Amino acid sequence: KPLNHSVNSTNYEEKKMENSAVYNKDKFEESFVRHVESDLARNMFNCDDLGAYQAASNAIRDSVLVDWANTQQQQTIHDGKRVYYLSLEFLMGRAMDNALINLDARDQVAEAIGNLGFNLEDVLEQEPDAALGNGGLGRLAACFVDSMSSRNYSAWGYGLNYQYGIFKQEIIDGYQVETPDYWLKYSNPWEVMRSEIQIPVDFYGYVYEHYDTNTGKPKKIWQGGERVIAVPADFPIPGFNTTNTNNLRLWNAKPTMEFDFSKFNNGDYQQSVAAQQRAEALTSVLYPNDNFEKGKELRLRQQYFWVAASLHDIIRRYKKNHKDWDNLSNQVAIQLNDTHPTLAIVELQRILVDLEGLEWNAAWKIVQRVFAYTNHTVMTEALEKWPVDLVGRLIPRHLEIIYEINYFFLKDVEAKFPGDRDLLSRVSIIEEGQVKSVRMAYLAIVGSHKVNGVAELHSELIKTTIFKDFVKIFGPERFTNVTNGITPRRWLRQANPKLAKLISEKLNDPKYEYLTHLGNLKKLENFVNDEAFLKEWDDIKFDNKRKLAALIKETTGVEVDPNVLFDIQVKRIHEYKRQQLNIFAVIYRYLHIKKLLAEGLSVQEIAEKHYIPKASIFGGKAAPGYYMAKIIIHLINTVGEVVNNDPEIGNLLKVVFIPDYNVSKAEIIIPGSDLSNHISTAGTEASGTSNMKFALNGGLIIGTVDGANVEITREIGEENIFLFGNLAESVDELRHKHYYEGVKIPESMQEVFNAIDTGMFGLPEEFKSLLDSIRYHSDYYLATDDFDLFLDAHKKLEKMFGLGSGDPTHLREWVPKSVLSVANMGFFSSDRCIDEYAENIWDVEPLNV
Ligand code: B1H
Ligand code: IMP
Repeated sequence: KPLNHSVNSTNYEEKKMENSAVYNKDKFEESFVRHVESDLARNMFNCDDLGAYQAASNAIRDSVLVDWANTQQQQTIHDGKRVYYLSLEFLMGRAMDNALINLDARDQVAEAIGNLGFNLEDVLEQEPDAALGNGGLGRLAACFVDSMSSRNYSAWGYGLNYQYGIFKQEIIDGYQVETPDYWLKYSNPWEVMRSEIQIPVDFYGYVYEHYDTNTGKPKKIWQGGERVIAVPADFPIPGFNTTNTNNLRLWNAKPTMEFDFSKFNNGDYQQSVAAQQRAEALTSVLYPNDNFEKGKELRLRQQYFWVAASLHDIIRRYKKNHKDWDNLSNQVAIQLNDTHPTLAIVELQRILVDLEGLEWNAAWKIVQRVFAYTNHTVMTEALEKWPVDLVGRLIPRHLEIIYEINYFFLKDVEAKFPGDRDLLSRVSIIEEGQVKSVRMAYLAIVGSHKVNGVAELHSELIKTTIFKDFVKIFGPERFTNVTNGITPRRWLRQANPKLAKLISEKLNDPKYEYLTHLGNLKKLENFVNDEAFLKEWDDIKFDNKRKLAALIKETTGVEVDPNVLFDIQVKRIHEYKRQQLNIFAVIYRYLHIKKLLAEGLSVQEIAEKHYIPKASIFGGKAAPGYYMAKIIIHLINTVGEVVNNDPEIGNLLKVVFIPDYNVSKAEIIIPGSDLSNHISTAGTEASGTSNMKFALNGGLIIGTVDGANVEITREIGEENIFLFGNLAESVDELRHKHYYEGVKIPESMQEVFNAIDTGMFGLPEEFKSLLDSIRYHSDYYLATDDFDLFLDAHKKLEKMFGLGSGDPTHLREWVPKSVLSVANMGFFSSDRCIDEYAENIWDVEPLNV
């Protein structure tokens, strides 16, 4: 029987009172103690912060689960269209603080926990990050599930429940060392294991034809050779200012209970146990590559396992109330987060044709209406290709279906563009070559009704470069843009509570409604001339910088003065993101400061006339097999070693590398930035999302005309961002020139190279291949072309920064830019982004029961 329950915000207050455990201190304390004593089997006298985290999480989770169950029930009764977001990565970070904020229960719970003798901040620190992703792509999925709940959509996320998330990074002697992230060391209070749900997934085996006596037609049967069971772990996703609580379902692989008796009877007990363990290995580890595809069999096994289990679940849910397959796309929208879940297209076609008996064409129309595909990169090394041999061995029936999809697709192309054999071979889903392979992006385009890029420039680029032929074939309507966004709940309210509070006061918005109506930030413009306000704004930034300085001290041992310019670049280490450009500029600065010191200038004089004091702060992981990225990390650390131990230099320059950058550290680092770097070679960064996070926290950006920097500039105004560098349209020509005429190293960069080559930062051989990639191997990422432009941009912006907090120039020139950036960042809420997907791609509306 339906509960009389509402998920819209008008009845929210009422609902809150009903659901009182997190809103009533006494009840919360009671529940906390009960969880300590029953779940943890401990008592209050020996309960430490970890125990407190577990008990508190369980108490909060109890409330979330009530909303979760009601939401699921309401959605089931309403029986409207649901969205399924398939992502191999969900980089969630911590859940407890986020839940408290979204439930609007943080203050009450902080007090209750205080009464019990704990400090909320310390308790929150106990939670390990759920780091089931590499970087932007995985964090985007996490922001999306937050927005889908907060905007009242009926939406599920589907992914894998890796036992090991992205590795932990240590820096030892300046080198990156990877250690496993066993994040489930303690039981995870936020996951609800659903052991009763067991979905078999088959691999290998063979396909045979069978004459169906009912239809008189041949039928394909796939006889699998190895079976693994998919068991879901569910993570409730509470929305902000609503009780709508969606589900994130992450699969675990378990062995079948059918023991291999032939092996057992042959006395090979060990062998048969090993075969069972093989199943669990499937979901044990996240592949640690960002923007790079390595083509390992286990990865393909992960993809099919996840896709098969998810589709089985989706179809089961559909079949509970529906029989008519034509109606499937009115009930189900599936979004493919990059090509990683592309096999879902093939799997649905298989289900419809082989298992449900639909005609090929009828089935294929349904499939295309259900799926949509998001592309996140134009870089060829990141585009997935799977060897035909491997696909055929692992999932033989799927390979046949892929061939058939390709056959019908190419037939259509031939009919539309007769005689264009080049076109046929260019767009074929099967790439003929040394290793014959399946081009997953092409399969995703052909099987979807919409394909989107993640920022305007990127969406244009995919239409004119990698997917050009497909625009010709399917028309431009199949291609669209949805510029990425971020959730302001985590990336403003949670990460920067003081700024969020100041904004709520200024907007006269005590309930923080601007967090779901981020356009309201615009009203901050009214205060841009209010000196007292600017001062208050700047004080908060200073306070956040102090926190960041403490993190730096704790993790690197280096003391940085919070008065200096905090110049930050934190993201995955990648040549295209150009941390090398940044560290070269730091070296250049150091050499010139040293020259000035040698000429007899004092630190004070240099600070006032030449180089303002600054700290260059880096962080980010390199893929374990990415040699060049590891050299860049090493160079940053050796430069830091030299600069930070230089007794002459005072606070003019510090260089630090914060180890193990992750979501929780980002929540401290981002609010503490004055300036952040988004300096990819133009045309390479699809969007970037940390640029949005920094700007939303009042940091200014130095960046290239790339990814979402373009739209950020449009929104906040070009006077409030520092753009530099060659444009995407010049990149091909410059590369061509490097290749045929050689690379011209600017004098400034040559000085830097000389310093490295003469051993100023340790053994020159260690950095040789990095420098050689620029001077002898065509400088693919155009460091030489943009270096002087980068230095110039710095000169300009540093004048405006002045000498930091308290300096009149700073308050007059820098802080207003900071306010204006924040005021105009409303567009970049992931709520806006999800609304665009809902309207233009999924055709769903929020459910306000
Ligand atoms: C992005 C990836 C990615 N693009 C392959 N592509 C991966 C590709 O494990 N893999 O095989 C992992 C990740 N990640 C990023 O997506 C873009 O580089 C960013 O520019 C963008 O902001 C982000 C979200 O759209
Ligand atoms: P459903 O997922 O739409 O079927 O509805 C949600 C309810 O069904 C929840 O109570 C789930 O726990 C339960 N449920 C979800 N998946 C399965 C399943 O595979 N088999 C049986 N019940 C399920």
